[in-house]
Amino acid sequence: MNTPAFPHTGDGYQAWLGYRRIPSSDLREQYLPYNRIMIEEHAERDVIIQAAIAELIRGLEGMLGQAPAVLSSCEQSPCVALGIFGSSAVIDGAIQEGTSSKVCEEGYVIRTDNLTGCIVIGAVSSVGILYGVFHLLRLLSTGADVDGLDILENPVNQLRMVNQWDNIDGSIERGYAGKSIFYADNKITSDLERIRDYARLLASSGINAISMNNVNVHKYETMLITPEYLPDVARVADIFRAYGIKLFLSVNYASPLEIGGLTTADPLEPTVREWWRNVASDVYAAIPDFGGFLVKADSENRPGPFTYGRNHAEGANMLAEALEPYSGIVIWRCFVYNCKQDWRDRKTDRARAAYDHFKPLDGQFKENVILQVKNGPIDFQVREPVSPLIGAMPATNQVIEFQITQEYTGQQRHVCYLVPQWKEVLDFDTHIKGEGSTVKRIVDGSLHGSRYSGFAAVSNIGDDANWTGHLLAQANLYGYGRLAWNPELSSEQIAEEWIRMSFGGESDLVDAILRLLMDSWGIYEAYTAPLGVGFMVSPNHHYGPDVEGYEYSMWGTYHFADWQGVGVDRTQATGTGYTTQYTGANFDVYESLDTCPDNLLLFFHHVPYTHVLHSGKTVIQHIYDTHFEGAERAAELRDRWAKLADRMDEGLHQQVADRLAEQAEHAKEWRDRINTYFYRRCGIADEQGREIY
Ligand code: GCV
Repeated sequence: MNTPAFPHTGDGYQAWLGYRRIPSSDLREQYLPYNRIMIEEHAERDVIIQAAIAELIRGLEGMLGQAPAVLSSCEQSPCVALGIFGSSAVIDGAIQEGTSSKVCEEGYVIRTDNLTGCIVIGAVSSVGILYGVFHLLRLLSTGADVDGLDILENPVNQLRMVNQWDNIDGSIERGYAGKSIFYADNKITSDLERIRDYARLLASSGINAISMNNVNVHKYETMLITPEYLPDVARVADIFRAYGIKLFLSVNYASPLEIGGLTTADPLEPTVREWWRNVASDVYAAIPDFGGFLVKADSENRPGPFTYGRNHAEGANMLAEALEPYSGIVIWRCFVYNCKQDWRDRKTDRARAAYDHFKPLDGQFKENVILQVKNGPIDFQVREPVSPLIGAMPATNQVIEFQITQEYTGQQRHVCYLVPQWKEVLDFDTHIKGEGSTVKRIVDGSLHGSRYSGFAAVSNIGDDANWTGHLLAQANLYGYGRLAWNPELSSEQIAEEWIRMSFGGESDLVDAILRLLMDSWGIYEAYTAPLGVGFMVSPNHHYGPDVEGYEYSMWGTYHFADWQGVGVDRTQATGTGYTTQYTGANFDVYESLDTCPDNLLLFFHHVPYTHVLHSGKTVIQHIYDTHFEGAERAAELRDRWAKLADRMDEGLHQQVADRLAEQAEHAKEWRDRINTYFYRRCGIADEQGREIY
């Protein structure tokens, strides 16, 4: 078996799979005897097992400096033995009776066999073995003790998906790390090695599904479902298949019109239904295990069933029917709103849209439809409440959608470790079935007994050498996968794994990077978006401050700032009534000024600048203070990182240092633009007399 070389040392390309050499130490002595792999010959033919063995060879060789032998029997122990339960005596002999029945399709057992001294990785399927191999490599590359291992892991969430927003011209919508690794010159790339390395990164963190084109499906991406493109799509699917990742495509709802020669895309029209059935047949002929379609419809100028007076259940079910014979699924996004709506009546509210459109349709979707709901009601802002649609449709499958790519959180020029934000969302108690109805129990399918459930997120990678532009943004990609696998993992634990694998395990270095990551979201929020206000960004590209700039602000600002006050009144009593979409205690908490948490105050209420927060500060003083402090703390991040020079590869250190320097400067611009805007609006001076123009 081939052991790949290790290119790109120092540029971040290897990310958390760099398998850095373990220097002479007790740990190395403990690991060295395991530099032998045992796999029964018949299993070696499976492509996923081949990928698992290749990874294990790569990892062991990288960390121990010697290529491991691959054996078909365990005569020489200890070793690392891989196998499927029931087909390998070594594996079956090492696990306790009854254990295998607790392991699900993608789960695995890792156990040190006291008799033979081997570490066995056993699973029900080859993908379980792959995940077990990545787990073992994680243990070794984070410096864990591997004596007496006894691990049983099953993923908590069924669907663990990334969405690429890549366009066939090679650009990436909201991409901040270069061009697409999937497309160039209106074709699917022939450089499949980079895609393979991406598949390795994804699988190592637990991802099992990918949609490979933008949800905004333009003219040429519409063709991906045609025989002209399908052979190339199938080649990409082959790569992901070897890593247990199912391939999906985003489709254009108007495809029957755009490429099918029909005069309508009406979902109830028989010719349209037949057209999609034929498409499904072509797609599955090329890719028999194809995952299904991802759809953005009737949103931001995309076509959809509304054009034909049909609702979204009718729209989605038509596609679901076409995919059903092949066990394919439709993932239908709930990001449906009218971006040009006039909200000057102060009753119309974009935040209401997803719930208002979809809640009445509960129970009307076919079983192979999943609704994909953004984590917040609006659009991936620095801080938003949890979308009230999550869990509100007990008879409908749902997945949550996060945004790993940092559209509104610094565009991978600023550091913003997002796992703590996602954890807050997942831990939120919706009260939908009484206390304990947390988002994580909805998206893992247990609260409503959903047939399909899980996580989706917009990826943050491109063809930059380090994948994510900002090296520290790799932690978000890694963290997303780990959290989708197990939402109980803490933000710190995930960050620490990533740091140890990426930078090595010296504890003061690990601590310093960990603190930096853990501080980053709070700092970003401080100098950008106070008290739940969103969208104070430049139009279209959304980078940098522009308090009234957001492109859909044609009817006024998104936060109603005037000379007296700021914030959106979303209460039932006097506002848009959005609060009524929450259940029980959550409605009460958000409806009342007395109980609404400070960090969401301006999302739910319009208040005078002199309103006193729970913190004891006025709103305006809070805005001034957080912006001054945020900018100072951004500069501290830069200085804290500078102290880590000489503690890591120079190239890695420098690229982060450059980004943090830019962030520190840009944070000052944010501070000044926001403070000046609000000062000029209200005329209230800073209590501390700091300079605001
Ligand atoms: C893919 C936001 C982004 C758009 C994105 C959209 C979506 O509005 O700015 O670029 O489009 O979300 O999630 O569909």
